[in-house]
Amino acid sequence: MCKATLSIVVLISGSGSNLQALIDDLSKQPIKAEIKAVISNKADAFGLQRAENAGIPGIFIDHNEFPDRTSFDQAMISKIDAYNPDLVVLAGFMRILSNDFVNHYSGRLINIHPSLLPHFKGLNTHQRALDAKHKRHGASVHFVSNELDGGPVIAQIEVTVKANDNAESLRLKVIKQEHIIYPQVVRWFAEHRLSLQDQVIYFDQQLMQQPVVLKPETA
Ligand code: NHR
Ligand code: GAR
Repeated sequence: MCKATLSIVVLISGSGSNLQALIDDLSKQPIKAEIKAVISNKADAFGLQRAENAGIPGIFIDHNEFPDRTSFDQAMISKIDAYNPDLVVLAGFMRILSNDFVNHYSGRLINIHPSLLPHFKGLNTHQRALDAKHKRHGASVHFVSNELDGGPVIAQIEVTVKANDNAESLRLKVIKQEHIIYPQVVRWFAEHRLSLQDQVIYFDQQLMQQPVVLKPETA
């Protein structure tokens, strides 16, 4: 059976290097997925430029123009749903989303988080990993649930923390791996290998007992 192309909307707030990794991956791999739009809550997000360069519509929605999170989220839902996405990808999107938003996209909303979840949910993950003297750190891709950074984890990738690492050196090491892991997970989605049912992940029709651990690219 020939399945339709997977429609993707990507949400960003900043540089969009993960967005770029997805754009690059989709352009070189013969996979049936297309980024239909990129939405940013920051006007100056470089990711909007990346979208334009790739010929993808870039949309800015200013959260400051809305009285509360709920109305901002509703405006986002209207914009996103105009593209009928099969998958909504958070790529460095920095606004916490309301339960209504999360429930609306249940099973088709994923995030990349710069830590080995369940460690270091929330912000400032690299400094916190250093402060906690962790020897291993990394990134996780998860389905978004109503618990912040607490949804089921699909895949993780690890880096080793060295004695001379600081938050910036760790960030650079981790983000390099993010650019490998996130396109891989999106590919699985496009190949219909991943699904979420009752907050449990199925991978190739099998219940996923633990996240897939991908090997870091050494350089
Ligand atoms: N929303 C829900 N409901 N669940 C998640 O798991 C989410 C989410 C929205 C974003 C990304 C997340 C991360 O990977 C993400 C996951 C922003 C904050 C935050 O505190 C926390 C986690 C994440 C993203 N944001 C502040 C806020 O008040 C604003 C910070 C800023 O603008 O710099 O929204 O880490
Ligand atoms: C990435 O490291 C991503 O994991 C992180 O922000 C960076 C975005 O980089 N996400 C969060 O911290 C979410 N709170 P990018 O804009 O270059 O893709």
